[in-house]
Amino acid sequence: MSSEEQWWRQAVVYQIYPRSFADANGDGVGDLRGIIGHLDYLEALGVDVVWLSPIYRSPMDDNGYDIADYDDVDPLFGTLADLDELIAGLHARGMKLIMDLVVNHTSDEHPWFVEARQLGSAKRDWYVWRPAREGAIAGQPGAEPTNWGSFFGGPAWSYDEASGEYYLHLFSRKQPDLNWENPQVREAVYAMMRRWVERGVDGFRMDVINLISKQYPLSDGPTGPGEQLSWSQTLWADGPRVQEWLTEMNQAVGLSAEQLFTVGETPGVTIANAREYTRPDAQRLNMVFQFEHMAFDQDGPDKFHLKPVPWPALKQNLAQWDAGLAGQGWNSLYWCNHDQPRVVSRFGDDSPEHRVASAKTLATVLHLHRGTPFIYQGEELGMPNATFIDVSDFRDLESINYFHTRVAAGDDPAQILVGLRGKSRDNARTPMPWSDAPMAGFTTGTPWLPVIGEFKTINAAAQEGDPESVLAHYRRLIELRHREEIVREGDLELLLPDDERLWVFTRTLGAQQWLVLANMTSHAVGVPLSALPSLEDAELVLGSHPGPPTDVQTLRPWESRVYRLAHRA
Ligand code: TEU
Repeated sequence: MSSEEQWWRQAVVYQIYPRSFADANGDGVGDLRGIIGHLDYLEALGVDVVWLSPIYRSPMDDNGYDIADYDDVDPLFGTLADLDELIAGLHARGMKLIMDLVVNHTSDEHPWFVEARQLGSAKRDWYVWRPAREGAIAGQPGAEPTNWGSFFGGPAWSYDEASGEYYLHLFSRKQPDLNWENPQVREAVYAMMRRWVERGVDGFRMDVINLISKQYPLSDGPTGPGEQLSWSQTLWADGPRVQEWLTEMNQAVGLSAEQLFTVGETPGVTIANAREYTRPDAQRLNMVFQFEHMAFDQDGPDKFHLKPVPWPALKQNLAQWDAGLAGQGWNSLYWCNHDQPRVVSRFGDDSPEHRVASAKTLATVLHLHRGTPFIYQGEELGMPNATFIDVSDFRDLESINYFHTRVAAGDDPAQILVGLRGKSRDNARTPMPWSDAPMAGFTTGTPWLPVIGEFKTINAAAQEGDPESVLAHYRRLIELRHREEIVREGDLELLLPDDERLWVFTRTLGAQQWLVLANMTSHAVGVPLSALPSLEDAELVLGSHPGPPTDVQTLRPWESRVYRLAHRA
């Protein structure tokens, strides 16, 4: 395929969580007109694509990832006319828009499910229904058809009194799974996608798309009743027909034919499966989101049990993904999204002394990898996690359910809150801080989730015009990717793989070679230059700290440097 056909290999994507980006009508919730009011900001950042988290009609049980009408904008966010204006505004500035495609499940308030609840209805088989487990009493605990647990706590099955059967929901009970085995479901999804493409949308981020194919017959998993299956054992990810259906979707919607942007969110995906999803000749997806690098700071199977991130394991994982997809597929690159805590708090050091440097260095090591980088709103400002005191401070159903489930299991509430403060998805959902005005310039009303306490100093206006800001650094990284083919396509080699403080790698393209040096700690670290390619006559292309290095052999806390080498190793 030509480079024009694979334009997404040169792109940088910016994710907008509309509820928290900018509020134009003062109701405390972000909206489409708020985004339209900030198009110049996005253009100045230099991003090529905007990924818009769901704006469809929804009961908002999961903040829009529970869709009740795929073809309309929820009034909370505005109107279809607003969306048309946003699409036109992005296109006029040379940017593209991809929508969030959430089709593993719908809302239980979607007309399809309302109809499907009727036994014998034409849409009954659009969802996954099963009778109570053999020998059990329907509606009683333990009568669920399989022992699967929901991501949001409790069983993955809910009993529907009216029809006397259970329906499957891998997420909340208000998010019933669609039955993709039914060709009518697939055709309805593809037709809906076509309508968005004809409206000017340039592609899709596909929510948990590797969950649409389950292993049939549905059976108990290897863990106890109600427990969350680990991905490696799951019976509902990367199932037998997922590749077939993605090929069918691509052809039916014209995804490759029209060079649309597609990224699959594929929890638990392996490198081997990612190759199947993204190899160009397969014409399925351009890339996927992998999750392995998001689990190294997890202490055991519970995502809210934390431990310090082991840099050797994490940097080796990114190098393995690069090698595993090189020449066979393509990767996304991300630290942050609306489900993950803020990377500067999670993997960096968000203290006043080190926040800026660690945010810039985390960005540098990620953006100097091969793949399509995704920037989540606020990440480019070095936004830290929020401050949550009590469970009442949270809004995310996953966090709230987790707290009450663990308290009921006898855990110490104070300890549960420690994990939630570190990993709750609400950390990513605090409003964008635009200025030091009241409510950070996000709204003239009361924000649905409080703005971060540091907004007076951490906000976009404060960083505009500051060449040493995190914002300026992200702009330089994006510009570097656009300008330098070695950043986009160069081969990667990880050096000092077992070093627990330094992240060092080269990028090589023909006779060119770049060296990335990064200190991933809050202390100065010596660099074993003798073990690295020569820096003689090397050019410092990008540094995290002002001015030339004071001591080439030492990296200051959270200091990173990108060199263009004069002599290839
Ligand atoms: O997330 C699916 C997923 O990967 C889950 O593991 C998710 O990370 C969640 O936090 C459980 O820990 C997608 C969306 O990104 C998420 O916002 C939705 O809640 C979910 O699917 C259901 O649509």
